[in-house]
Amino acid sequence: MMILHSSLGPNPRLLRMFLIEKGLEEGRDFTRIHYDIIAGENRRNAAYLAKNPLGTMPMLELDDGTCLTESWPICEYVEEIHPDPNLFGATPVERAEVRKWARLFDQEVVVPMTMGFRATTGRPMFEPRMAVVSPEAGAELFAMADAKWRMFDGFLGARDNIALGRFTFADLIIFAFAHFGFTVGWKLPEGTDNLARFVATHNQRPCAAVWQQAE
Ligand SMILES: N[C@@H](CCC(=O)N[C@@H](CS)C(=O)NCC(=O)O)C(=O)O
Repeated sequence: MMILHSSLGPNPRLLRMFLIEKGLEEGRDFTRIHYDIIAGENRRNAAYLAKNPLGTMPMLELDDGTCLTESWPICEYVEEIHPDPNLFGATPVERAEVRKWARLFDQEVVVPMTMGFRATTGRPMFEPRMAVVSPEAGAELFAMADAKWRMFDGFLGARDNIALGRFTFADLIIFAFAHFGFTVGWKLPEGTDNLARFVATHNQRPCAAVWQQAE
């Protein structure tokens, strides 16, 4: 059975949400090993580092011992072995569309938001373990991310799906990182009513429960 190496944090939770959307169940389809990343367990565990030298979470260990890292590519792997329900697009054009929105969001929102968090409120946890920018630069990155959240609010408009008129990975990554923000005291920027509605709508999905679980 596949082993999901997982922890607190938006990337493991993104993958766990994806697995739920695929109807895959812990215990039946995969087992899960939890790591305490606050205590740095992932970066001290020699067995884990041998499998993933970066020490990051999540990692999916396959039956043949192959270890996959990077949350989005892991989701694409899962999509290929469990094609239903389709979450990345059913045709080349659909897949390009889903990946376009996910890529835009990942680069324009996720990167400044997570770098901003690590340099400001997350500083005590991250400074000892990785290079972080100054608190001032972190605040600027947060503001840049908020400007891009507003941009996504505009792209979304009255719709609840950013691509294909149905729920896809592109929605999932936006939804997951909004929830990540909520867990660290961030709020949707003023005037992003479309995003507020988007979050409220998708909060009805079973995968949203991942954000209610203490880890
Ligand atoms: N690009 C990676 C990012 C992985 C990552 O940074 N994961 C965080 C948790 S959200 C982590 O491992 N943090 C603990 C640490 O870096 O020690 C992905 O998409 O999975």
